[in-house]
Amino acid sequence: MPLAKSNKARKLALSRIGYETHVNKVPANFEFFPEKNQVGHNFCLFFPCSSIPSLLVSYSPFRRHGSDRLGTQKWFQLFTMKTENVVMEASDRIGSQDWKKSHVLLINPPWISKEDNIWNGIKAAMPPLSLLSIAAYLEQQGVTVQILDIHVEKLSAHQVREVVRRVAPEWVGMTVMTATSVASHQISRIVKEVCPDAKVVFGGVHAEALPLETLSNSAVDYVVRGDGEFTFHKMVTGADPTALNGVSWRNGSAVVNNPPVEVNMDLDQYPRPAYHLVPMHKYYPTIGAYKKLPAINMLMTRGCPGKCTFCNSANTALRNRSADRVVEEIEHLRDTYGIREIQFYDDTFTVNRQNVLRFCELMKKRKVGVSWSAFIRADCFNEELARAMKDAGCHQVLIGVESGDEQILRNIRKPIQDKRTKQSIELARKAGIETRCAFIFGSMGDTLESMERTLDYSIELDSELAIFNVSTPYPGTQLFEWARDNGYLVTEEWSEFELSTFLLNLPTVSNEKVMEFYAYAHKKFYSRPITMWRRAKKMRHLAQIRDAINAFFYIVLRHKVGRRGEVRSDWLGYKKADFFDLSLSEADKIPRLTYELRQPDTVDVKAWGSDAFRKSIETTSL
Ligand code: B12
Ligand code: SF4
Repeated sequence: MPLAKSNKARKLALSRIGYETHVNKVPANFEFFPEKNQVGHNFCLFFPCSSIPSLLVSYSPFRRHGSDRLGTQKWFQLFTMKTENVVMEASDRIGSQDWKKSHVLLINPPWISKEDNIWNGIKAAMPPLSLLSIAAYLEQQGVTVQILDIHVEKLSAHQVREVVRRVAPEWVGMTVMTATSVASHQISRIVKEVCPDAKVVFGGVHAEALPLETLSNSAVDYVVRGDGEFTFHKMVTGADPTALNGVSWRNGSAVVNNPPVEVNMDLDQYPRPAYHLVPMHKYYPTIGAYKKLPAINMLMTRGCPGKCTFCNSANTALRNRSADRVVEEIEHLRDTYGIREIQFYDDTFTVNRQNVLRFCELMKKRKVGVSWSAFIRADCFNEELARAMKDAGCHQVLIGVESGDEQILRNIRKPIQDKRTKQSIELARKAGIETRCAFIFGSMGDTLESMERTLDYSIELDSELAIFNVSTPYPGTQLFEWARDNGYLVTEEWSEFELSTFLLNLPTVSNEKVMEFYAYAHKKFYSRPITMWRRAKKMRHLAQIRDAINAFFYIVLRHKVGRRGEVRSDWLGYKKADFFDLSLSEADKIPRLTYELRQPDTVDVKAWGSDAFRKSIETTSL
């Protein structure tokens, strides 16, 4: 790395390649190396001369998360380490990895929230499990693959260009959600600029709901619909993509949607997600959701038999991984990366009661000693589960309550009775599990009065934490279709779809009122002394105190402290029109809803899940 003249310039040079410096002075003759230890810490040492490994250690206990704290043994190792073994040129690294040539590059695009997004500035990033699962399968089959997580590495467009140049992939795969779709299109252009022969493939909920639009960007070659493991593997190992099920592609000016791929009901066929391909030390869980650090996300199921109109997972094929495999994976994460907490991101973790009970039994029997949290449905929970989950280390459940108004709950097709919700919260509390409840403002039919009822209900339920969202019509959901068909959709500019902007013009309540109420609800719920007291009691780490202070400023006072990294601005300001350069038509139309896309004909929906849940589906009026 060429030496910069001033101290400020040297610090800036380091920050550009992704390193924070926590020393006032970076010596002019420094040598630099990033060191990854077994638990995945990443910190820098600056040596004033090459032979004495001492003096300046760039390390701050406040820096990233609890895992940054080092044990005595590690400090000892650091001070006795021989520099020549570890010193390397800083410029060889972009983000946390050494990039080398490989056949496939999988990219997680950045999710850049806008300045006025209530969550802007509050850190949270978890590994992209979709890409990790695809990468693991590719590696198992002998394909070389690397993962570039632009979001967590906070990379600039320039750095992404450099990574793509070094990796020189033949295939690039990107996972696309609505909130990241514009950035994904920008990245596809970068890929084609650097490696014109590389094939670019998009997958994920957004791309599969809109293959025609996605392929209107000439830099995207294929869209994979449904699970990507098998389809993408066949693609990158020489099969003709135009002959594969689940693929959408361009044939002249027409988009051809091949028939859907068969849904793989046996998730155990997929290997353990390739956590080793991402910078594990950089991930950080959502505020309020963790008890211990480091924490990481996992899945035990895919799909959900619920029918909620706002949700892409509604009525998608429910599939399970075996409890044994999941527990083994947790032990692996604990032993390899020092993981102390798991956040299950399953749509409805408790939907298969037997598997959850088996999982809890194993966690207890094998004394895994890792805490965890999960999303549940209130009508999918009982005393037996609550007790077993607590005994197995569960400390929090997130319940999607959505509204305090019965009619609204019917409108959004989640008609869970008030007494059932209260009962589940009570059961969790009795067992010693914290509850976090989620609510939506601006749902179909919402009025100011019904939103007030929802806010009052959130307080009445007395859960420890509440999450308030504005109803967002994501493509592939019934809500999107309803809003578009009725002219309620404010925009189809996807960069606006970041959850804290209300994008509907409802006849029942104005857009501005919903936004005002959204901010007011956070203030009202979180400035109550009881909520503050409960949070304060749970504080165990400096990281939690820092998060709470940030949240208070950002969410309650809506005051911005700190600043966003400058490099992030590279990804802002683009619109769909900047990338969609082709005018196409659809040769074969596919269904518009995610559940129609991901629903195998052969599976009997009523045979899924626990008795309680089955009952609730049967009584749900669609
Ligand atoms: C985990 C999760 C998160 C995590 C993301 C962490 C992470 N990096 O994974 C967090 C909490 C940060 C998050 C945030 C948000 N999320 Co989210 N999230 C999920 C959740 C629950 C699971 C995703 C997952 O891991 N699935 C498991 C994998 C294995 O399945 P998969 O993603 O479908 O991937 C398979 C296929 O789609 C395909 N595939 C996917 N990508 C690719 C790429 C290629 C190249 C190929 C070939 C195939 C392929 O193959 C994969 C493997 O089989 C989903 C719901 C769901 N069930 O999917 C919502 C979901 C994806 N999230 C959603 C939303 C709305 C959000 C937020 C906007 C909400 C918010 N809080 O602001 C943000 C946006 C974040 C962003 N980056 O855009 C919506 C997306 C709607 C949409 N149209 O975009 C979903 C679908 C929830 C829902 N049910 O409606 N989310
Ligand atoms: S229960 Fe949850 S995951 Fe399932 S459809 Fe409803 S909101 Fe989506």
